[in-house]
Amino acid sequence: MADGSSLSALSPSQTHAGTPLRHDWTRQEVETLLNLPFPELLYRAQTLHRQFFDPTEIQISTLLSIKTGGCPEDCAYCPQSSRHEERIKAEKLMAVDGVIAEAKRAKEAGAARFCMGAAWRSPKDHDLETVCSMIEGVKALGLETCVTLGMLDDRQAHRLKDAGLDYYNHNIDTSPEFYGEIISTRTYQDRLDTLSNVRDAGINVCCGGIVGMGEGESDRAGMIASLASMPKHPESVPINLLVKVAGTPLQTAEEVDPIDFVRVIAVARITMPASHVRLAAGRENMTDEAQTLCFLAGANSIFYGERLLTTPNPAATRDRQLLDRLGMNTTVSAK
Ligand code: SAM
Ligand code: DTB
Ligand code: SF4
Repeated sequence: MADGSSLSALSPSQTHAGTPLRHDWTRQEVETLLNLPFPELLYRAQTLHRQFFDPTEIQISTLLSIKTGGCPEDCAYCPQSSRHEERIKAEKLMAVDGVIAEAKRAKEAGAARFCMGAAWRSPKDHDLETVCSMIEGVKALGLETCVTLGMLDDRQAHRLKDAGLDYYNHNIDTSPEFYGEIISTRTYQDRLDTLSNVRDAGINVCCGGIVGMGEGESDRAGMIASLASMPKHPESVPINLLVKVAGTPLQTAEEVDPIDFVRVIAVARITMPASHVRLAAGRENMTDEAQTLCFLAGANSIFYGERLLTTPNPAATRDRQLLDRLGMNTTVSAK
């Protein structure tokens, strides 16, 4: 890897001198940012990125689906829902040993964080205990831990915190107004309740959404305004480009103009300058040049390794080659 500069990241709870974090972003303000002339938008995003982070550094997380398919929820984008036509075969929760073995491989490949995903509406108590053992084992390898298990109540969030969990991923996915077009089995408020249980338990929040589900520009603005108006910004903000999976209701969703996707990344960076903004799902179908623009717009995290949960992600060698071409480094730990 090329050598980066020695600028270091501020922790997301800090503010940079003269640049306080705002928590009162309106949808209108966000929409105005989304429509800035592209050079102006990128200049603003880069200026803030450099105040809070080393722009040559990328944090890398590796995903593992620890419980695949058979999910009772009806999220229109998701191949793991049991309500769609061509659904993925439902599997049981993985055994702890198998998960630790995968985490070791991810660490050897250079990941800083290991994210475990389960296709549940919410975890059952005995399954949560197994996940806690996984968290303890993965942490013992020196990796940061993240899990995404669906809705959590307050007690479950505290149990995960006691097991040492670093991050919980739970996405708002889209704007409050468009949400009902995508999911009917749980509400936007359910999602916010889980997020506040996670936050109150003292776990770092990973929360973002998806672009490309047929939403309008005002929904993209509404999604970012919701994230950026949280009392504390999520420490990680994954911005996913919809992976159109055959058999899901969104398989024929309209393509997103890559420049518009970059705009969403830039506005996430501007409104949540101390957060890690992750260029999440969808990289497999993106050109190196589009990904590069995302990094220039302030994305400073990726999922790394050849699979997301059930769909392909670029091979690690392709990512290393791209980061090398750009003279960029990977951060060992985002904390
Ligand atoms: N069941 C849990 C939940 O929904 O919170 C955890 C797993 S779920 C797969 C995690 C997130 O992955 C979703 O909230 C969504 O944002 C993202 N996701 C799922 N399918 C996707 C797809 N086809 N394209 C892009 N992002 C997707
Ligand atoms: C997130 O925002 N994206 C990841 C992670 N959080 C769990 C999941 C992407 C899933 C893409 C579809 C799949 O591979 O099944
Ligand atoms: Fe289930 Fe999560 Fe997929 Fe929704 S996104 S169907 S909750 S696995």
